[in-house]
Amino acid sequence: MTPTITAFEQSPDRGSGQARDMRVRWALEEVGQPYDVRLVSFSQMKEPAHRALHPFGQIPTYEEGDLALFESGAIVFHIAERHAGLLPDDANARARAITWMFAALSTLEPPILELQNAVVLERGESWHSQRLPMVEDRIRDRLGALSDRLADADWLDGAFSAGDLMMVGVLRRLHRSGLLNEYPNLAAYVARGEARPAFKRAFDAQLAVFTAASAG
Ligand code: GTB
Repeated sequence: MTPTITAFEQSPDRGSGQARDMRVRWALEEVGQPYDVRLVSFSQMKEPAHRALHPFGQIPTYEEGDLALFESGAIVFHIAERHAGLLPDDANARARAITWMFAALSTLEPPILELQNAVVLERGESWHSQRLPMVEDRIRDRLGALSDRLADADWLDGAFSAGDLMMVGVLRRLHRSGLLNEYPNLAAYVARGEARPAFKRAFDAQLAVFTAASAG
């Protein structure tokens, strides 16, 4: 059964692949699972029909027969469990890959979101210039530890996995900040993820939505 995901009708990221449907698209492309996309506007996201799928009125969602999921992490995990290619067969290696998924979402992403809130929402506040370096340093703390762990490996734990997909998906959010460039092995790690054919197909698909919306 072909799953359907939801994505922004007009993404505020202007097609740069920062919205979280990108991770889901990438996972589906990695495992070779075709999918449909239902585009939703900001107002549609807050309507009861969409909230039945996503209690917080957001994207992405994932529908497959009777199953409806929200949260990009849960969706990618579901895809990785149901298809070969994103989680190792060995039980311990699988558990470690899942651990990296959680690390991406619960240890790396929160300070990165804080930075985005600081830059986008708090720019006009009198305390913005004092707060920004503190937020950046909290990210550096995480990036430094991740950089040490990755060292000169290609991926976090052996072969590419859903853990890397999620970590690269989260780290990409730092592109505009320049912080990644302070850690050359992490910048190269993200570039390696973005060079994967499945990433490129997912990126092009979400960019096509933005291009069509801009032309229309
Ligand atoms: N924890 C959830 C998940 O991982 O799925 C978070 C989902 C989420 O934040 N969805 C956002 C959303 O629907 C889109 S991705 N927002 C609308 C709303 O809350 O009303 C976040 C996002 C938005 C915009 C950019 N950007 O412009 O660069 C990047 C990321």
